[in-house]
Amino acid sequence: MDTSPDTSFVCPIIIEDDRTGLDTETIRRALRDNLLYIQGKLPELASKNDLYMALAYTIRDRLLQRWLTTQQTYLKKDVRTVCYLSAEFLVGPHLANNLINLGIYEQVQKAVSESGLKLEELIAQEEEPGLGNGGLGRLAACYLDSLSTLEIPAIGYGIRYEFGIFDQEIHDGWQVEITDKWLQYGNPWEIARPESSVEVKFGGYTESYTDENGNYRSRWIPDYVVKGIPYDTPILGYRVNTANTMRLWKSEACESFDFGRFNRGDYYGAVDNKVHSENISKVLYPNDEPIQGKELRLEQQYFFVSCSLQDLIRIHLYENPSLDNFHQKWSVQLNDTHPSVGVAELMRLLIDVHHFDWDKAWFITQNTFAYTNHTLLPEALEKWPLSIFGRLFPRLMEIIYEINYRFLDKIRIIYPHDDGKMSRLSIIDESGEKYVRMAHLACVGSQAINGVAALHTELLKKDVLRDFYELFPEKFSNKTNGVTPRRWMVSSNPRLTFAITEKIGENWIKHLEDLRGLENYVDDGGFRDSWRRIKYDIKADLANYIDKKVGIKVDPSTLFDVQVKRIHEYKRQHLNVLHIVTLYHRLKNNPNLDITPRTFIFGGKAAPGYFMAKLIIKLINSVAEVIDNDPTIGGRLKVVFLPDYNVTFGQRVYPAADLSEQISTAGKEASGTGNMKFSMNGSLTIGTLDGANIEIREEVGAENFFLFGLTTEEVYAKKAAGYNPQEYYYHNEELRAVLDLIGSGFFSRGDSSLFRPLVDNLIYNDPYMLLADYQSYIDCQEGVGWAYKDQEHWSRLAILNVARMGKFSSDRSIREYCEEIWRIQPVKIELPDYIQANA
Ligand code: H53
Repeated sequence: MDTSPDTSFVCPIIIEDDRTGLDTETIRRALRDNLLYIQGKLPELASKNDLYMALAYTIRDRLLQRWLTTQQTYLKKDVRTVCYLSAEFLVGPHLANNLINLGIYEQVQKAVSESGLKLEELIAQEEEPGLGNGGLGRLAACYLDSLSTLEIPAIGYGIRYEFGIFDQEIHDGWQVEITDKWLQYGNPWEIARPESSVEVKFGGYTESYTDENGNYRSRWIPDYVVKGIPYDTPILGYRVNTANTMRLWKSEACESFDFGRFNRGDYYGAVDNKVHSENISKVLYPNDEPIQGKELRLEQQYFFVSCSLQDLIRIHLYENPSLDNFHQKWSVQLNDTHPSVGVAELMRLLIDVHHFDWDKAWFITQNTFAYTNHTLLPEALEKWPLSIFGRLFPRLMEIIYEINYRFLDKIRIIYPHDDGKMSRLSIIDESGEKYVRMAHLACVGSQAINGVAALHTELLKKDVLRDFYELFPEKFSNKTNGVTPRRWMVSSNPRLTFAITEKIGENWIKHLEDLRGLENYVDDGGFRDSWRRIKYDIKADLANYIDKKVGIKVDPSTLFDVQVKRIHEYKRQHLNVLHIVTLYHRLKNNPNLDITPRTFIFGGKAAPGYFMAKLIIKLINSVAEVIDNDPTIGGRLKVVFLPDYNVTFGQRVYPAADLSEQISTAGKEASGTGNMKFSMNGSLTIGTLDGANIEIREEVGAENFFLFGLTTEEVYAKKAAGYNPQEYYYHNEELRAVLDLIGSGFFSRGDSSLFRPLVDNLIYNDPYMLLADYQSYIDCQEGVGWAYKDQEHWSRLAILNVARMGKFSSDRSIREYCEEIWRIQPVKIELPDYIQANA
């Protein structure tokens, strides 16, 4: 079958208005049409999901012209493009965002009301693509939004996992994982492009040969070959015509049935290859950091990276006579080390397939890639046993050895006789079992290396990547993370958006620094009043949702104290629990104690194999149950664990929070991005000097931020001096009482063994120094309680927090990447005359 473009059919396409029109009447007609002709349903038999699908197709139609025009413009103008390689894209539901970005929310609301439904109900139908674990995947999604909004030519490449991050249920207080079948009713936002499939090799061996020109070459004879099929999703920018592509790869067998084996009587073996090939994109590994060193995970990484680089080369050669200028046309960003095998793969493609010599190939490769590091946790630095790596990718192994050999040759000249330096810098870890160090491969093969918050970058330079920093300081820079205000304010918090826009206009949505204008209204009592009313209404909505979801009644006038993020010991959800138990213990001793009534809200998933994280979830639920059933508390404390924290739920919870818990051990959280989302929505932060908290505090002002805990230097110093948590346990009576209460079985129906591992770990080990930070946290929380009692004062602080969050728009981050790393300019997309411009 010929699937290449056939130019004999070039003719003006007459576009039906129903596919492009943005007015209410046209949308109404289009909706009916799609319901009938795509869903195959009469309106009287249509389910909510049918209507959602019909609406989604109606909106997708409106994206397509923008998307195709964007691609055509990029081709014509021969632009430089950024390609964001990421094993995760946690994009969240598309519908509402596309409506906002197109500027047709109201029109669609009216059009939908004809069906007797509310638009919000249809929006709620969308199954969110959970193609990521947490911060890293969500950051990639925010960056796609900003890239399109800033009109930057970009492609996001990743994996189309059939099963995304598991759905979380809570049974008897424990996390239970349920398969995420996000594709079961179809995905209206994507378009499969089987004609652009590519093949990826695995296993086998290499051999050398001499080509027809007498050149000595290597070739890779694989064991098996897997097909990658691209699925494209348009990502529209806010009120611009740019719609970039997110291209996700699905794995399939090249031949789904092995007739040879079948004929030999091996009936099951005949489909082995199909099963193995399809497994590659089957499921997202549900570990945030550290990732698990599973072979299939490495296959996933290579699979999507090879597909993506082959795709780029194909697009490049469509436009250019050769790959000589590849690095001038593409900047490829490695989102953490997960895609860093790309360094070796691009070398392979250039040398083996396109017959470049080593030096030229290396020059192109090094000038193509840039690497973002997202973690300081030593256990999260990815490395793969040489045995697995070499078996799966024998040719890449040879190339990595050669890269390393040449690299170490240079190092030897710079640092003669320094064997320690050589072995620390080497891409191959030879200290015991041999490993490929992926961060080293990324550092050596990239023109730029960045951390994701100022402190994080400094710690990378001083510690984790210190030898590389000494070697090439010019490659290092900081790019503090950001989040998109389109999703995290406009879409998720329409009430606040309206209140802000009424005062300062709507420019802030694209220029978040403009929020500063709100400072003029801090002294306006009327504004503060309406600010509080809005917050109360949003909290009341969340209270209803909590009641529906978990059957717990919470009072919206209490302080909503929220910690939502992955469950991890370094994020210290259990420190939060120690505070709750402290308050509970105080109230038990003194029932008339005057405390600020609080609702503690938790959400987050634990990696299925992470015992301690799962035990923390159980602890939260157990404490919640006991407190809820204790009549002496009288509703002054409530604890809620909301299951299945995801993007959709995040959009509900950030706007409703009063207090944002950002309490990781200093030096452990690379940046955090939830911290930004809370603050933008008018919640105050209680936090340590960690990650982007430091910069948030700098921006909003120290007086508007609740700071506690050790600094990174203090953490290091204490560790170096031999940190002994028992000292805190024995010297702090209240802390001891709290830990003893948890350890006694009080929260576990008398079972004193249940939380023992957790309590003992704190008393005897405490790697994340909860006990050292306990008192400072408790004191700081007391300050929060008092501050909340003065609602006028609290509102001022909240307004100032929002007003000063301009820096944390992902637009700012992307501008910095564009200017300092990618060197890419915006490209305006002009729609043909017959397309109605965005409203
Ligand atoms: O990346 C976020 C940071 C956050 C960091 C997170 C992250 C992952 O989600 C997964 C792996 C990894 O190495 C790091 O923990 O601090 O905000 C985006 O940069």
